[in-house]
Amino acid sequence: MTSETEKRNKMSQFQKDVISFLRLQYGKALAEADATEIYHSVSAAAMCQARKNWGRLEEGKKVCYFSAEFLVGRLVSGNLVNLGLADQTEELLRENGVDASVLEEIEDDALGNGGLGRLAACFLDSAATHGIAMNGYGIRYRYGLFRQSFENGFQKETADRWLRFGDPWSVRREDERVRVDFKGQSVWAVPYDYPVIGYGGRTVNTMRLWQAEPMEEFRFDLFNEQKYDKAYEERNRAEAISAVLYPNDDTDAGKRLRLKQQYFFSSASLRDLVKKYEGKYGGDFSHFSEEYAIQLNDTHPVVSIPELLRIFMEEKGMSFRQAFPIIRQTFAYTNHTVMAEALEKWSVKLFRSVIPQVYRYVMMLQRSLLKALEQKGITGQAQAPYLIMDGSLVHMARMAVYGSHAVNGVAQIHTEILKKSVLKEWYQLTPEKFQNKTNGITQRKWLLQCNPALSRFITERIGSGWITHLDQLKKMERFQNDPETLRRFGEIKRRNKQVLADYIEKVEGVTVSPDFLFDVQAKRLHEYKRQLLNAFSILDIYYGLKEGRIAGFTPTLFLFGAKAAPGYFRAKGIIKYISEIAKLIDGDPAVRGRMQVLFLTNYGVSYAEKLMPAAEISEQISTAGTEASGTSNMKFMLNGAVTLGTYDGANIEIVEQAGEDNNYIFGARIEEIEKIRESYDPVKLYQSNPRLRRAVDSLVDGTFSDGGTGMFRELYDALLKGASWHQPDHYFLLKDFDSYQETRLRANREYQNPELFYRKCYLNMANAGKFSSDRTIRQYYEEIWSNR
Ligand code: 26Q
Repeated sequence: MTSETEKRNKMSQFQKDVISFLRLQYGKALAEADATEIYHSVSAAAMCQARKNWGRLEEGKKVCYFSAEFLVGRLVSGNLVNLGLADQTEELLRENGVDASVLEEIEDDALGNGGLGRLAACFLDSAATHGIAMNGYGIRYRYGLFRQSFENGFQKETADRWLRFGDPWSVRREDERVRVDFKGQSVWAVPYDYPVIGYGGRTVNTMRLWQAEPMEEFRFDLFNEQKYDKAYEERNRAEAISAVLYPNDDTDAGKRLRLKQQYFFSSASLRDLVKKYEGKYGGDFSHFSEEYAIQLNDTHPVVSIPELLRIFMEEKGMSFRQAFPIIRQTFAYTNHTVMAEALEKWSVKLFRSVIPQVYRYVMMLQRSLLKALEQKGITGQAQAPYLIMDGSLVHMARMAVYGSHAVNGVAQIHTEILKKSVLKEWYQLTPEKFQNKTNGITQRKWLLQCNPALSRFITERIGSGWITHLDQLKKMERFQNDPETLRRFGEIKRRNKQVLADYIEKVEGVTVSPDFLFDVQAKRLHEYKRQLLNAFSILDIYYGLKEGRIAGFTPTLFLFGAKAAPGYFRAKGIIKYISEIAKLIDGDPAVRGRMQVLFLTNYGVSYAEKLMPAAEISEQISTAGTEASGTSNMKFMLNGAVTLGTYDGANIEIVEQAGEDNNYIFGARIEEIEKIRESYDPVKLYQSNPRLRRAVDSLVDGTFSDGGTGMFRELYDALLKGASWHQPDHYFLLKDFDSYQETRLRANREYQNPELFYRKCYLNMANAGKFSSDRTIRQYYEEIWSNR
């Protein structure tokens, strides 16, 4: 036998497939192939493996996760790990002189804004891993969230062309396309199916993303009449529906295209389910809710409720009394926000002009609601907070609660806020619907994949059970006093910092030192998340170091990662402001070697995978009562960072698990915020606190320049005079400034005792078990979807 044949005989089927695909498709051997070719071959060969178990779970109840966003990140790395092919791939590439990291150069993150989209992706992973039949339904946007760059410290947006290298992980199912009708327009919804591969590859579920296409490919009649533009028009109008993900992570009130997107994927997905159901049961829909559970990821797919009612009544001949109980038993609604402006409302006029056929059923729901209210003795003005339609607006959250059998918040405090304020009246009406499901993250992506060194370290000590049962991390507590364990743990963190530093050098062209303390705030840019408070604090530290007021300061690298919605002027101002602070500090030899500030470019899932393993302080500093849950807080914790945070969202539960002593909690709690809200006077605080005043004044006193945009003045006014729609310092930055600063400096001091500090980091990791999305999914399954 020649050595070539010998080599081939030793290869796995997967490895052989990679080689064959390369030869067939590109006529190349591995060593000659470029990154794109390797990426396609590896993906295609892995798809062959995934197919074996794809869609196996056809019996029993199917959960349908309806979501406008699935922020899956790069598919290739996760899929290879879950199929157990990561090592084989690396081996194959290595033997042919190729670095396995070439695979990472190809894909982009798809398709979501932030937490809500990423949560959907974590849920898909957890369900598939634990053999739960859950499929995702959403939109195959041609462009995902914009790509961010900076020009002179200002954010610039360009299109995210995530499909430019092709899409080897999807299968187009032309045969399963369905028609979606709008007033004056009908389009095809064509499904693209992506395998969702559970860890171990035994269960492979589906993420089905719909793409909008014209009913008629091309109008030759118009073309022949030389109406060239018209010939393309229908196509453009259809494709516009799935063209781009809206870059706002709150609302975009009144945008016709957004409503079209919502109806497009809701209607297509329901058609799909109804068709499959009929194939199995025929025209008797009484078992529908035994066959399907539909989870509504926020209000974005809530138009599904009247749409299913319409299908049942208009097309399947059911009465309201037959249809509605089935619908209610099918749907459940998750709320992700307490911000009033983020509770979706559509103007009746817009709604009727886009989907008049559905509007009739909204009215029917409203009539049914009114009857129910009356029966409970709720009449007249008392009905106001319940109205699905109040004159000119359709309230999607109200329709969601009315049409669902379960409603949940995403962390304990958040669910309490829903019950006590946002949906208070609904809670009084139907308390039995309300539940909490504290968010989680998948440890397969957020530890196993992104932090191989720490994963090995854990597995060496407690075995690999944690990969599917994260509670087992608790066993790591046993070693908390073992100096060797802590030393190794610290070493791993240190090495991960070096890896991040190298990456930053490569992509940002900036040198950072792994000797610094790594302090990270990474999340969407929002006033309530208070990146501006972080910035004020950094500036105050800078002055403190210069004046000698702060002694014994641990050199710190302050990292920010955040995208601002393109139309969110103040958020963009905060980005510019932080980059001005970074410039000031960079240019000042007096503080060089003691602090550095860097705004990372184009933060997203892939960047997060590099950031989490290296972070030591996790900034979770939202105003108490504003962050529904947060999930980056969990990712940092799992990778061994301490939380510097407020009593908000899931921070509260993090501290409950890991101990307050092992984290740094500061600031006003929700009770206090509520108490002082009416009488809050930020101007007084500003006037009586010279350090705070100096930081705030830097917005307008010439310390920095906003390039004549007026951005900094607007930020200043929002703090001291109030903005168009809210009172001054709506998010209590000034209130929490002192307490933040004090706590932050304490953390910084304690870092000088590495045994003490790393022990805290270690204990956070060991107590992160609760925050696995495996636990979350199990709770959804048992308490919402199984309908007991
Ligand atoms: C709505 C209408 C029109 C256009 C856009 C939107 C829109 C898009 C995205 C509204 C909201 C979002 C995303 C919200 C989000 O990510 N919320 C976060 O959800 C996480 C998962 O539950 C929580 O952890 C975070 O606290 C919450 O902010």
